Amino acid sequence: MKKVIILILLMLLAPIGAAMATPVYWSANGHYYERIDGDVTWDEANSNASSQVYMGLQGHLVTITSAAENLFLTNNADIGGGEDLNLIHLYWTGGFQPAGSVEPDGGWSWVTGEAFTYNNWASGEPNDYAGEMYLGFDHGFTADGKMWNDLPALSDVDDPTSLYMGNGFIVEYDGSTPVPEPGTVLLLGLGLLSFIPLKKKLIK
Ligand SMILES: [Ca+2]
Ligand SMILES: [Ca+2]
Ligand SMILES: [Ca+2]
Repeated sequence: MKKVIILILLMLLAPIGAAMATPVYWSANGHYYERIDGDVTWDEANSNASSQVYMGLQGHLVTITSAAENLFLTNNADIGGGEDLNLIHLYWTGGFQPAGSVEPDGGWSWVTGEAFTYNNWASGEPNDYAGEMYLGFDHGFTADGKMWNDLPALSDVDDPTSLYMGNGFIVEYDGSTPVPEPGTVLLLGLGLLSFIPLKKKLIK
């Protein structure tokens, strides 16, 4: 009987797993990275990323602390896809600017608390255009790979219901906060279930 229940559980989980790309391993730091597509606000991306677990490793929105890491994300076929594919245009990262920061470039931080020393801002960014506080990938490239742009929470600052949606986000799984293996599948399943892409609103 137990075997039947386990088999049913595996069958239920299989379609979810099959629909997701396998996170990509970066040997330089032992972390895994995963691109997740969907129209999401930064807050939704942030809470979803931090609910994800892979190989017993806690996920978080990606933190990019070196040119090598930025290049890895840009050029990896399963993440950025390389310069021609440009898959991660307007994808969220774990960069944000706490309220009260000096604009346009003060206070930039990573969700993990890692030092925000490296950057690959596009020319003229960050510009705090109409109030922007979250870091997403821009359309262009430098020698370091994808350029960055500060992006807003609202597409229209005069309309608090007009949420700004990115095209998706990148999760980084690192070894700093391992969780017990038995919970991994359940947590991963719950993490995926909690990710319900919202309908994209028109950006004004
Ligand atoms: Ca990182
Ligand atoms: Ca800003
Ligand atoms: Ca900007």
